[in-house]
Amino acid sequence: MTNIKAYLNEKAEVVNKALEKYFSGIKNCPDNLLEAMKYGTLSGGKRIRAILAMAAAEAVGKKGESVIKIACAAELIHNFSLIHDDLPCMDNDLTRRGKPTCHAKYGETLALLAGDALLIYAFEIALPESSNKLKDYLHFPLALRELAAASGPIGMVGGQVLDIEFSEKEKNISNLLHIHSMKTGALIRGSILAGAIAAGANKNELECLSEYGSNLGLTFQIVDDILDYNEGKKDKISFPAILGLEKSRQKALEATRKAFRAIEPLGEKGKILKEIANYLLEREI
Ligand code: GRG
Repeated sequence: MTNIKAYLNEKAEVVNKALEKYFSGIKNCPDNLLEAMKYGTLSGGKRIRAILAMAAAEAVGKKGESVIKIACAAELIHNFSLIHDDLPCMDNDLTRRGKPTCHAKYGETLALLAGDALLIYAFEIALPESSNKLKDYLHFPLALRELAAASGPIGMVGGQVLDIEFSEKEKNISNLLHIHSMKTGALIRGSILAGAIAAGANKNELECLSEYGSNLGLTFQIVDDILDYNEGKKDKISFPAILGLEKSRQKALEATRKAFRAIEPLGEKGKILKEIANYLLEREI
């Protein structure tokens, strides 16, 4: 039995160190921009998308660290989305991860640009630096394409638009499932697939991981909604607001079981992914 918390802490540390290294590699960037990018990324966060990318690489027989660039790219994209989501034109939130949001600290213009820069830098760090490194990173452009699809118009950004535009009346369970599969689920599934693709996964492995990722993304969002609901955020349309707490928990459990089944063909190599799914179902933060 793996100590999953120790595994997650250890991997989060690896990701944080790599992110710091990538930030220190940025030269000749305006100081305030770099500071806002670092603040928006390094001040907290579970690093779950990056960890999933590494765990997916391990599930197809490679070392997690071999795909660290893809893992960090997923994390940078995620942090871009959080900075933009907090802006006054979106959720207008003043705190995130227990601290002032990026725009609360640096102003709206710099926070917007810091988010843009993180998104673009994600692709810069994960693409080969020079032609002589191409063979080491053969699969990386395809992995990045998966991340781009997961975060762009048919993924996270598209989901955010639907979330903003659907009227309260239209937010029934089927629309909610659709919105969240794009807004939150796509990047979670995309991080898993990108990690596996970068590690050279085959078609069968990718099919298993795709099904695992979709169900894990759903579990993640339902649990996120339940945690918010229990903290008193009852005004937003969410799984517990529509289904009630008990049915929401049941739905999260069903999705987790589907995620387990999806990776059965991976055998022992899928063990960590199973434990991560269980952890995300039972998490309290
Ligand atoms: C603005 C392009 C754009 C997209 C925004 C994902 C998203 C779309 C907004 C985030 C808002 C939000 C709180 C969504 C709920 C699920 C979610 C993504 C929670 C935060 O993810 P965690 O818990 O965050 O992994 P940490 O802090 O651990 O990194």
